[in-house]
Amino acid sequence: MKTTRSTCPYCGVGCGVLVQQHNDGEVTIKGDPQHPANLGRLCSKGTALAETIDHPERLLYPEVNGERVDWDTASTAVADKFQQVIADHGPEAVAFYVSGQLLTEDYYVANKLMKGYIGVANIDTNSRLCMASAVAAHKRAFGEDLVPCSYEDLEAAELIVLLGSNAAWCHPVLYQRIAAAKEANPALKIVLIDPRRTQTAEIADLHLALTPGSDAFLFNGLLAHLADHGFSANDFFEQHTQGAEEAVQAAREQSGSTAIVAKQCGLDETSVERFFALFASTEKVVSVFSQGVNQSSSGADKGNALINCHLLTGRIGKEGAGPFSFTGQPNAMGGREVGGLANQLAAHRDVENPAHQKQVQQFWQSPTIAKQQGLKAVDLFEAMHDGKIKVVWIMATNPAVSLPDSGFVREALTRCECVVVSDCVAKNDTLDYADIRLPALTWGERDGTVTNSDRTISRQRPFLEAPGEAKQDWQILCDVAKKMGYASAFHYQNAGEIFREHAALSWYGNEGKHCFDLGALTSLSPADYDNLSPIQWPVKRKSSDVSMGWESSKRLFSDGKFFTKSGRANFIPIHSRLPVSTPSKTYPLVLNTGRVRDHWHTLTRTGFSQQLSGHKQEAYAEIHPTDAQKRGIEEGAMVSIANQLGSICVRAKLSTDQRAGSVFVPIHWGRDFSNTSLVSQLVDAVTD
Ligand SMILES: Nc1nc2c(c(=O)[nH]1)N[C@H]1C(S)=C(S)[C@@H](COP(=O)(O)OP(=O)(O)OC[C@H]3O[C@@H](n4cnc5c(=O)[nH]c(N)nc54)[C@H](O)[C@@H]3O)O[C@H]1N2
Ligand SMILES: Nc1nc2c(c(=O)[nH]1)N[C@H]1C(S)=C(S)[C@@H](COP(=O)(O)OP(=O)(O)OC[C@H]3O[C@@H](n4cnc5c(=O)[nH]c(N)nc54)[C@H](O)[C@@H]3O)O[C@H]1N2
Ligand code: SF4
Ligand SMILES: [Mo]
Repeated sequence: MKTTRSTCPYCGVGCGVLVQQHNDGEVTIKGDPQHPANLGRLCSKGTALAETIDHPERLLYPEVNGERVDWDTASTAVADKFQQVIADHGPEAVAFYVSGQLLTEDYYVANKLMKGYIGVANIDTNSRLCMASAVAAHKRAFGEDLVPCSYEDLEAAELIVLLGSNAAWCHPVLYQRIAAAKEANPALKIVLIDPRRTQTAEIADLHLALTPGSDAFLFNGLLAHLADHGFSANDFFEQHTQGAEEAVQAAREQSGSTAIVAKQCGLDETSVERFFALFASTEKVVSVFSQGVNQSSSGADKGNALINCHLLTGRIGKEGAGPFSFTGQPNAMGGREVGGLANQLAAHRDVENPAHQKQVQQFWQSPTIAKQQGLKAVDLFEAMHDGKIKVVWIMATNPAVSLPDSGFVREALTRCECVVVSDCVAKNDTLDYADIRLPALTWGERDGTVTNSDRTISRQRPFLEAPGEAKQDWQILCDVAKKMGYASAFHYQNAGEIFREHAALSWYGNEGKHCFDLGALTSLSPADYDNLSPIQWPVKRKSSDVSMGWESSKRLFSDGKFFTKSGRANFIPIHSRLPVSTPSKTYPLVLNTGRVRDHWHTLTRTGFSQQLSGHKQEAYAEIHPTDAQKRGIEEGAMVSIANQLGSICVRAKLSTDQRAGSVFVPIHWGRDFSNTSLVSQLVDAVTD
């Protein structure tokens, strides 16, 4: 039997797995007891991994215009098209749309090619739909995109606030860790803030089913309450923060009493008082936030409204305390490290900062460097629809299902002169629009690293043969880069070499200015890289001599030092706003979308597992019985759900867990799996 240590390819918890290959070819997968994220645990999706490794519909060979070709022809076709468009229309007419499911090494290469060699920042990622507002909130408050907590803080906390998070289904191993901590310490209180009653509510002492979109009112109210009732940590915020007064003033003006807050949030006053009292009286508070606040036209403000409360009480940088953004995808965090968003450069440097541009260009020795923000996901597809983007290369994401207003997105893909898609599967909704299809390796075959929600870098290691002619994404990118004339900068032999370069860039000219620092990992030998144990960044060199060892940080800001110009954290005054679209006479219900326990995104992996598909077999709409009754809808009926953008038809599921006035539809079923259930057709492409 052969055992390989790797990391689960699904969510941002980043659980370690032990893959056992038995002599008869059978593969079993268990949780890695030594991995700090899961300590041996796995959820249903991780447990069923072995069932999904023999994918029946793999993309095995490159194809150009529907014809199988060899790699040389395919990469030449991509390079030629990019070069022709750049020559005819300038580099602004090309784009990459990438994914938090790429490994850090793949992501690094994609970003380097676009920003250093093509010379524009037209690379954005599906993490835009997911983490971008948390990134913005972190940068505004801390000066850098930094998640201060560790998973251990969940166990050390005395109060955990879960804001817009269905951790029971979406971060199940963290939910298990929280549930176990509560069992061991009944004093640990849990507050869930979500318009729906989800399975996560089962461990909650208090569930606030607030009006959708009203979270910033609640946290502004909390900030005012804390300030006005003597719960400010004066020493901390006087020494280590700035802007408290303006933020508290803004909060007081808008949400100055529990009665006002209760009204703004559609809650009863007693619940609001209970929440405020719990928060005020507990020192060790961790506030988890996820898509219920990130995916919003004021998502960054919601993040900052929550962070403000931690800054005022000094509950940050301490054991069991801090704001904690749970990342969605396995490598959402790694993508942010390499600068995979159109408004980042690389290694936490800023794209519009001339000193950072110079530094990164010098390090890369590249002919050019992006100097302005590129097109962000929604704008990118809009520009494509307008004919401004002529060629796009999509990697490891399925935007025809996952972007909002998918009808428009599909039109944009149809209009685009050339759509290149790298994917491991032969069929998904986006591949239907591809002119060039490039077969990628996937989990079990690819080699590299991912970073999870608490900044832990873990290895994904291959244990399977590459099927057909599939290659790893960085290799595909390097082949194209070489044909575009950049051979010397893209001649990597293996993933470890790319990782060392990524680490070296984070250290280059850093001098403590950026928290993101992998300086001690710049000299990993190939064997060290192969054997790398999970390690949390920053991983700083103890001295300029790397052989002197390293120090890693479990918790950030313990020294009260932030990464803003002044070294102080910023309070952000929040003027809370409700969502741009609110219920109307014609469209009286609020649509809420999210995930189910056993499926992953657009079903390209979990949809092939019989076991996982058993939990929820088809798309559905969860409707409150009162709303159903008004419309004569019975349990199990097929219902049409429509708005100005389109309509879908799914099965009705009546439940009092749903807030009256809201309808919940899962995101997983695209056209490839169900012709009438594509919910992102109905989602307005409103951005923050
Ligand atoms: N099983 C499974 N797990 C996954 C994934 C998957 O596809 N399947 N995907 C992963 C990814 S990429 C991500 S980003 C994460 C997402 O993890 P979560 O954010 O936990 O996932 P969602 O199901 O989108 O749940 C968001 C919750 O926010 C609530 N919500 C909606 N509107 C509001 C609001 O206005 N205020 C508040 N407070 N709450 C609101 C919704 O009712 C919902 O319960 O999950 C990751 N884990
Ligand atoms: N309405 C609504 N829409 C949403 C959301 C929501 O809550 N509501 N959530 C948003 C969020 S947070 C996210 S993260 C997105 C997710 O949405 P997507 O990223 O579009 O969904 P996936 O199904 O994960 O797509 C990943 C693709 O990568 C392929 N793949 C897997 N491994 C590899 C590999 O190694 N290399 C390559 N090249 N390809 C590979 C898979 O086969 C699959 O086709 O959806 C977003 N869309
Ligand atoms: S919690 Fe996330 S990373 Fe862990 S096994 Fe489940 S899906 Fe995989
Ligand atoms: Mo996500």
